Amino acid sequence: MKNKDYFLKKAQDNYPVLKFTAITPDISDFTASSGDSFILDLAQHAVGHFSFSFDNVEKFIDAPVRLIIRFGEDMKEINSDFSLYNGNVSKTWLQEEILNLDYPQKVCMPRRYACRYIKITVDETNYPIKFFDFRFTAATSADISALIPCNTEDALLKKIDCVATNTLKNCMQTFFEDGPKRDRRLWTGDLRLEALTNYYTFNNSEIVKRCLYLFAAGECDRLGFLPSYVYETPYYKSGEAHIADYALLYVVTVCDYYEHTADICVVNDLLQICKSQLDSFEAVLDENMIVTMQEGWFAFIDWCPGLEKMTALQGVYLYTLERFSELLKTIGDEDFKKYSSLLTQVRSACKKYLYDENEKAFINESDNRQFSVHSQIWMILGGVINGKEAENLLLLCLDNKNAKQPVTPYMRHYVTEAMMKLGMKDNAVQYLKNLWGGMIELGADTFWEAYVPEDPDFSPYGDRNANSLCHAWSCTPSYFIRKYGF
Ligand code: RAM
Repeated sequence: MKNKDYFLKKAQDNYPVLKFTAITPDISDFTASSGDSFILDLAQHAVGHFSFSFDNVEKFIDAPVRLIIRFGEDMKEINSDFSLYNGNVSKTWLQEEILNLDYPQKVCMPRRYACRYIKITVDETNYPIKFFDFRFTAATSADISALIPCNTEDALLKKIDCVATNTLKNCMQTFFEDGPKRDRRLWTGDLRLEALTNYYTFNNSEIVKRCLYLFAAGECDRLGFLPSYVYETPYYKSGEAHIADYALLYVVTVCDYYEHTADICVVNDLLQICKSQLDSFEAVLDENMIVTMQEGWFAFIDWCPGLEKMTALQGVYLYTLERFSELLKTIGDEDFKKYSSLLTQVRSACKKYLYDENEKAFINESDNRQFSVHSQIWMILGGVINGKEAENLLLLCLDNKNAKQPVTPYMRHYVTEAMMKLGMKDNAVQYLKNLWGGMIELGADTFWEAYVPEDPDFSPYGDRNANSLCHAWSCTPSYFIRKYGF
């Protein structure tokens, strides 16, 4: 019987081995008095545990020492004033500790941090103290020695690939985390892109398998959709949100997995769940085969403020139907006929009801006539329009200041994918160089959760310090560069 226990056991069977590397920062020791602070640079973004020692200098300290230790993914985070934090996610995500230490000792900090810089402030000490023996023990389940070499000759693309594989490496822990600073959770949308990039880089298929089973063990909502995230610690817990596009992308992740591993056992285990995601989606289509909003429903698509998402969501459905019917056909499952005939019907419905012939774009009432890159891209990925017509529309929307534009590398992955689908390789290369290269110009060691070139401090959470600067869904340049030989 394939129930929660069965899936969790399968997930546990594929538990990865973490590999640890000791990093010694640029400074080996530092003597400080009250009010002094100093910054350690690890010279790379890393995820793990920090330890250090401190001792008396001349006088024996006769009272506890109070330190403030901050971990920053970049220098802006190190230097900003956390008391002004105004984000809408908990301020406890900010990586800062106050330590009261009774006497000189070796301090092994118990929590895991994601950082490149560590700032130590001596808030109070009676007499100067000397710090030494700084050590950051970095952890990842990625096997660096297994990293497939990247063949690009282009210097910027090489650099982008390096930062992208670093991003993936640091998100690869006991499962694919979305970001090792925040949320440290397994999310479907992130998983799909991490898994895809993983096949071309570290190629660890066990961890993908593990993540697929972790979701299979989750609790579906009343409409039948999988949770969009799960927790692993302190015990397994299915997430509260059930994002419609993420539930569909779970199915795509299974299709990708089979394409890269030909592992039919896993597909057989997950097939019923995949079918039920698509069937649940079919159940919310109206008589014209257009998706209708459901109570308590949420589509993600991108963090673009004010984005209307119904057309894009419909595109994700088409994209999934196409991939899933291909999978069923390959494995000889007769249901492929049902899903591919749905695909044809829904595609023509989208052209009929969601496309505006005068505007030559997907602008419609479902989205309050909002013009967005997101709608156009997902309709292209869904195969509603093709060839020159699609190419013109893609270029037009990216160029149009009035169109809603993507704000995350996640959505930009799908823009790049649409370009590749339409054979626009040169545009795709340029797009990667501009957007991911833009983060590198701003000093990124790993790629960020959100990036708006005109507003680099943009945050979906109302405060830049809440942003994750090593975010899994941003790692896909390595997929494009390696798969398509950029
Ligand atoms: C945030 C994270 C995560 C994403 C969800 C929708 O919490 O950025 O990566 O998948 O939103």
